[in-house]
Amino acid sequence: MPGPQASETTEMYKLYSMQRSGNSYKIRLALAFLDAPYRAIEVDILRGESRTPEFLAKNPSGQVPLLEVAQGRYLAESNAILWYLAVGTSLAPDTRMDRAEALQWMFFEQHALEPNIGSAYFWLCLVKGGRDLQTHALEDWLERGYAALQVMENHLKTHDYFAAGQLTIADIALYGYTHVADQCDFDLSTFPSINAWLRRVEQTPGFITMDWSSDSAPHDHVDFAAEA
Ligand SMILES: N[C@@H](CCC(=O)N[C@@H](CS)C(=O)NCC(=O)O)C(=O)O
Repeated sequence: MPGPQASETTEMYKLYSMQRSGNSYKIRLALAFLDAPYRAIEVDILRGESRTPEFLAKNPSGQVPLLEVAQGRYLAESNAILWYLAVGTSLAPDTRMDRAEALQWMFFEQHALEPNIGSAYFWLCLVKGGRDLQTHALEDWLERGYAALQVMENHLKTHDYFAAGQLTIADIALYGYTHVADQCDFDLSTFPSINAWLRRVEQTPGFITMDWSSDSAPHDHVDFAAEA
């Protein structure tokens, strides 16, 4: 049974995203695991395409990802989108405590990981000359990013996944920027449990890389749909 389709209508989801945005990738990865069809619209934030009046009318924050879940109904914030997509599938835990623990890690991702590794990735990997512009900020991002990675490493020493003992949207949220950390000055070699978890996520049927686009070959997928 396939994952969720765009609700309320028979239309496909429309996803406004940027290929090299980790926050956007989280959504593409969840959609791939769920084998949910969607139409991707590339928004180049470096050219200000998320700050045009047309885009701001859809998302006043001027950011991707943005999911049009039904005609004229837009949802922003990657982790809110992940919840929307995952409800009713095994990517969203179904017990009260497991759900809360998934949320705990998704909040952690947004306040401890993404602002540091995400910023380092943006300025070092996407913006030409970004390293020179952000020399001082980079020190802070590295310090705080390493602290976040250590928290993750400690958890993963005794757990295969972040919540519910299985792959959930908490893992997808955290994978988004952790997997590019080594591209922006973070040395992941001293985090063996994180490395093992990264490989575990990558070996999950349906996994796609950040570079994957719908032009690529179709992929196998695991059935994450809700059990009846
Ligand atoms: N908290 C937001 C952050 C989204 C975000 O920072 N998006 C970046 C790309 S990764 C963006 O669109 N930046 C363009 C801008 O702020 O102008 C989320 O998780 O979706």
